[in-house]
Amino acid sequence: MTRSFDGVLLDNAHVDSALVDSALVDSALVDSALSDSALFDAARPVLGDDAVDACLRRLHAPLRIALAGTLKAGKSTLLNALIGHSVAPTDATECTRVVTTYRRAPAPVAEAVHDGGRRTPIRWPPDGTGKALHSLEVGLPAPLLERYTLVDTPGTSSNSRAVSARTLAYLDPDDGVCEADAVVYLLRSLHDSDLALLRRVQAQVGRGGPLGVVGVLSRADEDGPTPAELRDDPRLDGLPRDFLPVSGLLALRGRTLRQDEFTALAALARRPVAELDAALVSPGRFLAATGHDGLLDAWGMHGIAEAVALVRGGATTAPALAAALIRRSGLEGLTRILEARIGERAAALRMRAALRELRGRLAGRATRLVAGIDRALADDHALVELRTLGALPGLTTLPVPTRIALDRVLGGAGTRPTVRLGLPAGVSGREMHAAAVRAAMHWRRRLDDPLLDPRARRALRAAVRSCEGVAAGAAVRTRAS
Ligand SMILES: Nc1nc2c(ncn2[C@@H]2O[C@H](COP(=O)(O)OP(=O)(O)O)[C@@H](O)[C@H]2O)c(=O)[nH]1
Ligand SMILES: [Mg+2]
Repeated sequence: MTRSFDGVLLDNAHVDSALVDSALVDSALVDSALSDSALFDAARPVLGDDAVDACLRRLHAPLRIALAGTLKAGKSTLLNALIGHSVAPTDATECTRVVTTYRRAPAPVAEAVHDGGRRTPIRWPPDGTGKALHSLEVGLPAPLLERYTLVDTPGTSSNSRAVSARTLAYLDPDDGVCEADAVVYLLRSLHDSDLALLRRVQAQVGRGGPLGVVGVLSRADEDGPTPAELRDDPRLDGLPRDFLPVSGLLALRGRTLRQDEFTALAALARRPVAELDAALVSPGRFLAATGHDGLLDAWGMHGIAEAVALVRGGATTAPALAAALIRRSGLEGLTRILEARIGERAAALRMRAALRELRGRLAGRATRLVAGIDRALADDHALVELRTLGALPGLTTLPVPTRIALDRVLGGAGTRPTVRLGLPAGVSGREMHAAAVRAAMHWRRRLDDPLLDPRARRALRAAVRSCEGVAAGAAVRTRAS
């Protein structure tokens, strides 16, 4: 089917979009599922090689994860913890008030992007940002940035309309969809401002923007709601309700722990328990009793108390304390979820990003080709799974246990067949096949319910297809062995 593209279109460098359109009117062409590479090839005569090659570069670019939440939710601290350096300014300085993108670079660089797109190199962190600043871009040689580009949003704030507007312009733009592949939403406690922002982010997921929201119950070392309370909170109906407790502060302190900090904390841990408890009642008392103002600034009262408890509990060397802090922080759970949701589907997500960019460039010029792109995006089962996972919170007509089971089988906890089917590692191909066939039958039977609403039906169909995929893979392996 792609023959016509090759023969008719690709040889003609000056073909205009009308010709591309008319060639694609051939319904057989449009109806056939074009391979992804054929779509890019077909766009070359319309857009030119440079534009198409720019889209194809997306296939090698890291995926984009945006951090969202209200001001002071702990986004920049968590970003620093993920990167392993204190690079993003925390607290309300001017530069936490614009969207900042952190991407990989061989050496540290920083640029200001001005309204209108002009870029100027800047010192990092900048002391002032100027009025017409659109965003900031930072390049760093951090390993995590090889896999993910991180976007720090300032958050919404009742105190600053401009800050909220810049955040929303990125997360929920008026004139399009958010470019992030996934959003990590940080929540300290459930306020109306969180509900409003979460609704807008979740609406973006439904509109073909980010493929899902990963919930984080942030600053988890402080007092706040528990994950179970959030899961049962009726205000979160239709919104993501799984929030993983993470203390970005403990994670960051663990990842950047210095020997002198450890020495100071270990000395505190040797003090009598009652004496230190009395000092940790307030910052003033702590300073009066210890004089450790640097420690207090970086760690906060909670952080110091946690670290001292870990030293007393046996973390008696700097590496042991660093590891214990990271374990306690919940950071590893978050990176596992990101890996399961995004990392394991990186190829499909990159293809989506490339096709979406191609689609954007073609908009209004080659409608048939755009239709082909839409079809390719709609048909890729890895993307169907991610879209369905992202939409699960909104499928309130399905009972919660069904949604939990769907999450698993669609690969929400990881794409390995054993994880999807809840089987022990190392089962035989034959057992795997039998379990997958049973699971496919289970979900197909659920489709018999005549009262299912269309979105729930689509989710169940996706589950059937996922199980069939596992069964087919297991059959191939069984035959091969
Ligand atoms: N106790 C505690 N404080 C935190 C944590 N994360 C951030 N903070 C503090 O909360 C304040 C706001 O953090 P920041 O990361 O700038 O929030 P952002 O506005 O969402 O980027 C800062 O004073 C941080 O030190 C955490 O996990 N635990
Ligand atoms: Mg911030």
